[in-house]
Amino acid sequence: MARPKIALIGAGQIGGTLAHLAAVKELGDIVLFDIAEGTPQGKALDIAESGPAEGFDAQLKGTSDYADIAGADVCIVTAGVPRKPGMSRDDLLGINLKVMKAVGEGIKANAPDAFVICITNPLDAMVWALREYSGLPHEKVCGMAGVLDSARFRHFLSLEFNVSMRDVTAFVLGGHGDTMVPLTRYSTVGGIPLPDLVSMGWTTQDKLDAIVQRTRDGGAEIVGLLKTGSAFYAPATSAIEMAEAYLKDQKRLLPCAAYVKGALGLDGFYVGVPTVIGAGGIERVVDIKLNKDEQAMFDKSVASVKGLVEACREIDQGLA
Ligand code: A3D
Repeated sequence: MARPKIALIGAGQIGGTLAHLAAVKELGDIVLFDIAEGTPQGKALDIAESGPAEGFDAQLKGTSDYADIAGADVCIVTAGVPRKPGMSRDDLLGINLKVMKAVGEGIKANAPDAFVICITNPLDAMVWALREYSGLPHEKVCGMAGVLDSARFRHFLSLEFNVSMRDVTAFVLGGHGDTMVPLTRYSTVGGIPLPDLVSMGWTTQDKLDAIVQRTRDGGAEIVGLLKTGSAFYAPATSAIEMAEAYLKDQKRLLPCAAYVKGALGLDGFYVGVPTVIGAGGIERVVDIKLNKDEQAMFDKSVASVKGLVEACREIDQGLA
């Protein structure tokens, strides 16, 4: 059987890391696409040359020609501009919307059967735009944010409790931004929900609140430290987890920016929700039950994403 083809649109910090991870994990042959002359070619060759020492079988190609992504099984989109210190994800809206138009049209013409994972910010609005411009089925276009936000939450919790990150599960829902909703009630250590751990004296409510806030600010914390650019190792690893779930039909239950129609009181909208990813793409959206406070936080987050999508629609009319 031929190897799957993985197209990475954007060969910057995250794109290069995605290519390296996909090669080392032997997920398939990789095409790195970027408009920056020489960058995708240079990164593809550099990673290919690590193959003999690492011992992987994967072909890598760098390109600036959309024809090279033809027939891709997975497209992961990082094309665009990342945040700089002091810049919000929303500041990126206008610049990256134009990029999504070009990328969506490139995917539509060359890889219409792909499972598409968007990482470009502002995430939820860019996923919506990529779906609009590509015209692909909603279940084949999603966004990576919840896996990363949950991973950050899990990391901070494992430090607080001094337990393995593997035994910490966490759920972060809503839009990828300041209004994201880390759900403590559905987050556990070895199956024990976080509120129970507070009652058991493992931590205090104040410390848990601080961890929730640090999770919300997780992206900005890295931007502040790096000063040039934003996080890329953990975002790339998170998207690879989603791509692998699709390629291997793993039926993983992962929080993703997915199209929600019916569940959680939403009527056809992209936002971070629990999903099942398998060979069908986003095979299911889990209609999680929220209490009054959680619902209020989720509604606030949805309202903030709706505002961004509306702004996209207005800018899009100007682009037409
Ligand atoms: P960066 O290293 O700048 O890479 C972006 C690449 O996109 C550059 O190589 C550009 O040349 C390329 N590019 C620009 N326009 C186009 C185009 N029209 N077609 C093809 N390629 C193009 O950024 P990065 O890799 O650090 O981040 C990429 C995106 O991911 C940014 O929008 C970030 O804000 C976003 N991001 C999202 C998360 C989430 O959790 C959702 C986390 C971290 C970063």
